[in-house]
Amino acid sequence: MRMNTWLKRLAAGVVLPGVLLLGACGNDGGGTTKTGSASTEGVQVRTIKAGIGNSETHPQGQGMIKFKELVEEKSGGKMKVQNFFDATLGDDQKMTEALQAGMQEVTVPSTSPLVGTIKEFGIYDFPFVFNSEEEAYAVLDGAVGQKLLDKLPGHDLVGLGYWENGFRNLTNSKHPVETAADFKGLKIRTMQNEVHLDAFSKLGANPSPMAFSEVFTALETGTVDGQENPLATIQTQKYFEVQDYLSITKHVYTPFVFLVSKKFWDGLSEEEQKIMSEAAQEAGKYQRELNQKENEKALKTLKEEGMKINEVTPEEMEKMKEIIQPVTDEYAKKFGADLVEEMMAEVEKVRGN
Ligand code: TK8
Repeated sequence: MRMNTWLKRLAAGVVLPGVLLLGACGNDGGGTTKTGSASTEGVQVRTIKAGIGNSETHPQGQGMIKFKELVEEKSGGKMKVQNFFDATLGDDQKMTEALQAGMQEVTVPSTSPLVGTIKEFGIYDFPFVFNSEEEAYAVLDGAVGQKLLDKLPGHDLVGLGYWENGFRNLTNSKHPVETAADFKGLKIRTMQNEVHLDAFSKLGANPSPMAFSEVFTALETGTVDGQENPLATIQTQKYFEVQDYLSITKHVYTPFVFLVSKKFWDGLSEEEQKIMSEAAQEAGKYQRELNQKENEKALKTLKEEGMKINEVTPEEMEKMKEIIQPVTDEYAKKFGADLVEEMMAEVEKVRGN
């Protein structure tokens, strides 16, 4: 299937101009790279199909465009990235399965729906663990983050690092959520993740797990009253059109994880793997910075769009955290107390304790 499309594109001359194609096949020993500074001798002509759930205008979409530019530049135009946005290739779980089957090369899902495959990723879903992006980066880019990435190859996936979805905030169509009691009875869409599900239940809400691309319609038709996502997503998905209230709950930080199909990865040369890995990391750095900026801007835009926005006091956040604590404790045991301790120690280090 993939090969077919690839051949068709090649025949149509879409993938590469003839000159480069000859360069890739020929072995005249000189001038194999037309563009890019490094030699690309160990690089073949390849098409990388990459899909994400968010739109092209979302910082994640912009990160994918950066990834595409970098791969094409570093490979002298031999490796092409085809980006698919807005879950056109499927939602996070479906795309991850397509990678495992070798039908798609790249996806960058939230870590949360991955818990069905590797339960330990659930440690990132504990509410109110991180107070800032920097605390999250210390964990993700450190030993704990690497330990989780190391589990991926056992599931036909390769992880090239973490990008940023970010701190999640609650929107709903009923009322402002200022206190823990305000969650009572709210029907809230959550990601497909048991920690999120149990945490919202504990707060008295009525959560239902749902894939990302179904959320807008569910909000519009009133199947659910609310949802929670970072501000850039609330803006780019236009949830403000169907939600009146935005409460800055910052209840949990969600990472994106950059995934490659292991079947595809194992067929790459060392040089090609290096290109992919460097591009994913450089684009990730760009994506995180952009994400922080865009989240700030989104708050202003959402206000202009007429959303009624409220802050939540640190005291109320603390109360919410206390209510949820039994859920966190229960799952910490399931995911591994040592791992959770290591994560918390890393956070404390950033806090200077
Ligand atoms: C996009 C999702 C999204 C996530 C969600 O594929 O499902 O609410 O926050 O960003 O990963």
